[in-house]
Amino acid sequence: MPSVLGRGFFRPREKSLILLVMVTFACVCFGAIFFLPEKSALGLGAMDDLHENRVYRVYQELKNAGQDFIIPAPPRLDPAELNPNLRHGVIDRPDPHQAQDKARLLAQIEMDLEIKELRQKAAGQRVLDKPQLDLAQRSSSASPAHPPVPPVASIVIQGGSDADPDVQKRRETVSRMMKHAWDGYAKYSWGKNEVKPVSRRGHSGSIFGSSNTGATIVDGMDTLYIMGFMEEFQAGKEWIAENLNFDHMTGDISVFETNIRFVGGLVSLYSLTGDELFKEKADHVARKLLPAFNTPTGIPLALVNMRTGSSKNFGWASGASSILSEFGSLHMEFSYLSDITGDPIFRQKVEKVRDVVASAERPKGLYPNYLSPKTGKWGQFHTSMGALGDSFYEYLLKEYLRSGRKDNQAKDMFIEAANDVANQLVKISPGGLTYFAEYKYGRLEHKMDHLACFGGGMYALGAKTLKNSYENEWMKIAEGITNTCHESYDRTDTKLGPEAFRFSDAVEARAIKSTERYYILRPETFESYFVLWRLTHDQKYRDWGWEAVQALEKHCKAEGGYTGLKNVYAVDSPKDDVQQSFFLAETLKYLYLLFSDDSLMSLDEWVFNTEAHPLPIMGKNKLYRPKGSNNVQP
Ligand code: DMJ
Repeated sequence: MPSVLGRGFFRPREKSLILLVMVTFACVCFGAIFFLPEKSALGLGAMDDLHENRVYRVYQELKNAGQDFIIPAPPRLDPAELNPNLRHGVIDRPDPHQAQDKARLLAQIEMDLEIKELRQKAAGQRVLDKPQLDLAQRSSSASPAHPPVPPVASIVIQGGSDADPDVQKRRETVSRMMKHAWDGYAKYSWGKNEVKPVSRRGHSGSIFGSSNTGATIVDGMDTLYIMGFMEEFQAGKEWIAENLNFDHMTGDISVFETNIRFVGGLVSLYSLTGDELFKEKADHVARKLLPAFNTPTGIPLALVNMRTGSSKNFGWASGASSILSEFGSLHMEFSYLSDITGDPIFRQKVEKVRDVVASAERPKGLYPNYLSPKTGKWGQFHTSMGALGDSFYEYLLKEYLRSGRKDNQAKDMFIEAANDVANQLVKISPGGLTYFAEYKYGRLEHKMDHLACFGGGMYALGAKTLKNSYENEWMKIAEGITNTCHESYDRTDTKLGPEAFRFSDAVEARAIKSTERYYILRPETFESYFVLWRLTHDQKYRDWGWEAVQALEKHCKAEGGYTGLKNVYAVDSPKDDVQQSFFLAETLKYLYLLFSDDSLMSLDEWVFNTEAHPLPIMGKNKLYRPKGSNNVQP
């Protein structure tokens, strides 16, 4: 068969043209062998992978685009393009962000190590099902925008397990109660103020105004933290970051309740974590309360409208007065807030209140529960260690302690008030029970509120911290009151205490009216068990606390948390179907601390506000974090 290039098939010119094409083709093929990259050099499969890479990149970009899809993100560049300092593999000038990140990372690692050491020293970890995040993880997730908080030696804010395994088990029970209470709220009422644990839906008392302000979240967070429930804590923190905004609230809210639960809860969280978010939110909430102080005397009104700032007192309060326990329980949170924000406004407000109270002449040396914000004069002569009076006395002592024993005016006022109450209101029943009577319309009423049961702890704390000539007398009152409160529990069918109880020839430490028989998960009795336990180590306080835990489990546990009871004298009492936010803030916290060792939230380093939010003691607690101190007090 003749060749296509054979003689007679093409003309000589055509033949040379075909030859030229073939030679060129051969050269290209030959060159390709030497110059094209090898498959292996491309990593996975040369041409296929080049193609795949591009497809993959487009897919990835689409996948990651999210809202950038409409305005696409800039194309990915190689590392040298991303960071010019890395060109040619050499960092020729430091990138400030990189340096910061590196410093943070190093500090974090150091902190991690030191915290681990601290942990090993501190007795025990929590033993529940979930592993506890360590402090390094906590602060990195808590506040990426701020430098990590340096480790602090000797301050124990988690752990603190008692050496005795039986006590450990009791504490675990309290932890589980907290988990159940929180989970019920989270499942059925997240973001609302409280949960109705029986009917499993949201609940809001009038003290919170008419908006959902997540009261249980803010109130319960430090208890979660102390117990080590860090996943739940993180969820709460995210809710606070995104939703806690009093600018959007409607209706009137209680200045006192907002202060003790929200401002107190948030500043406490700030001291525990160093996370600026909590300080900023506390500042935001407290500022919203300031219009209430715009009165002729500076004594704040009870209610303030979040939108308009207009304020008023309760219609039922005698002579449009402000209430002693309310305007008298702002000092600790406001002073501390001034220290951590550097803004003196909050302290100025409460100092003015203090001066008015200190200079108003008192009938029989006692503090009446009502004071006119217009004139600065006392209203109706009604004095009580329970409702309307209680935490005013508590804050005199505790502000003195919180201020690092600098607020001497508070100390002097406390000593005087504690002695006047001891002389005029502390009584012994025929059966030998010590109780606080109340002054009403110029005569004594032999009735004691459950609320007044905090007084056992207060007198004990006063006795042991002031160590003055009244120490023994105050200690006797403390033990007597705490014993009576326990009796008020022990004399019921549910072993939970009534809202108020009376003393007469016929009854002792028992409610007599149907309106006094309820129990709304209040903490005051357990607060005194806790303080007395810490100060005396008398085993009976732990035993009494355990009785209470069992009673709560038996009578108050519901599917969606814990409920109050309408009648503590009936084993099958109807439920009130409310899980109060203070159950998480106070009741469970005090019970947990009762079964912890003394190092956890030591009373030498912390004082608890009247909602059981721990505040650091100035000069004693390195977590005080005053403004300008690089977050931790030097
Ligand atoms: C809490 O909100 C505070 O303890 C307040 O001082 C009194 N009442 C409740 C708990 O009973």
